[in-house]
Amino acid sequence: MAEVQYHAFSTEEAIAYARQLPNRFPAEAVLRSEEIGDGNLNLVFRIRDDESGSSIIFKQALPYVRVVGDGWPLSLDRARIESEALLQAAEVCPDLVPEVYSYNAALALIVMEDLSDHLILRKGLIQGIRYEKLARDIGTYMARTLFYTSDLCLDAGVKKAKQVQFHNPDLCKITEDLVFTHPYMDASTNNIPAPIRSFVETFLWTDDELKREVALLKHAFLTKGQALVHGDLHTGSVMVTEESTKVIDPEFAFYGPIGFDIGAMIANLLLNYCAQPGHQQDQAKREAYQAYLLDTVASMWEHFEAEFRRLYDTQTTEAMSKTPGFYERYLQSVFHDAIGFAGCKMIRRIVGLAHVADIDTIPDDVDRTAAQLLALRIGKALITKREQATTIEWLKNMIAQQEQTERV
Ligand code: SR1
Ligand code: MG
Repeated sequence: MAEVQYHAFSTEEAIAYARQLPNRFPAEAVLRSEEIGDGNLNLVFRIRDDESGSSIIFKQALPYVRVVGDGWPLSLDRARIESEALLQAAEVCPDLVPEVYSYNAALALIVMEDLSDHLILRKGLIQGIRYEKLARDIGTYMARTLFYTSDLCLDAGVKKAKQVQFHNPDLCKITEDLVFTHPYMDASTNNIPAPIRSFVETFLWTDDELKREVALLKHAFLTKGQALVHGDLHTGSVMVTEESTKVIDPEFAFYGPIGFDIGAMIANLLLNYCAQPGHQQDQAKREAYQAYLLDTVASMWEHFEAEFRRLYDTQTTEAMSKTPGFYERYLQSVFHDAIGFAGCKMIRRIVGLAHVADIDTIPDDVDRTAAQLLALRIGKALITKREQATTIEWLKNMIAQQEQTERV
């Protein structure tokens, strides 16, 4: 059989590929395919047999950044990383990730479960929907995926082999630039809303203390290979129903700091918090939903902490890691990292290349600018004050203070 050469699929080619997958669709099935990708990087096809109702997803990497074009080349190996990270997660929390059916290296193609009965969490949060299982599910997902790939669980040699397996320099470089570098200078990739440009120049670019702290967090991102992190765990990487939570899209996975995933989720919940005044005019409803978001942050951390602790108590055997006091210091450092990374993730979504719909879809210009300024203030406080953070209560108080400052 002729060797397949990489090429980006058309909808027709996606159907032809789906037909020859073993035991997937009946031979006579009439298949429909649509390209539904709305992310920054890849093609995503849904292939459906209307007769039987069965459907699958093809996710295919492009050799460049989709939203920018072929002027920004990108390694196709990210499709392998994503499929292997999903399989790794499925070993420890199978209900919380989509099932991977197959992976084709030559085509940089993942064939996986269709989650079209689920909604992207970000869209649900913008609509003001509450997901009561979310905090528990994400806390559990983070605790299990991070613990089981860390030195608290794995033999040191096995862990180092996984670091090689998940060597992901192209995608890490995107984060190094777009999260930790460009927002703090006048970079061409930035996308700074005109009304806040002069505020950004003074509030971010001339603040040497802030830039020093961001540099330290960037250094942690570069060097702290604690566990296999998802690497892009925002609310667009989670799909939900009332009963089900699925974490998708781990193409940025690599061995990094545990706090990076936790911080990403906190940041994106807080970005939605900042956006609420622009979406919900009814004050009582708005405040109740904002309280739900903060409770979700708190509960997510509590579930993470409880499950991570349970796993440490029952699975960790390495002698020095069992030294009394070690675990408490380890976890405190994870918490401080998470708070600092959350700040970086908030700021990048206001001034960097890729924004979030929570804020960009606010219809009123004044409300949108207010949300952007509040997100910058909270982000900066998270970065510069992260080592004072002891509890999630601290976070709630700090947010209230920043809201007060923004109103003055
Ligand atoms: C050029 S890629 C921009 C962003 O999209 C992804 O979701 C990551 O967050 C990345 O930083
Ligand atoms: Mg993604």
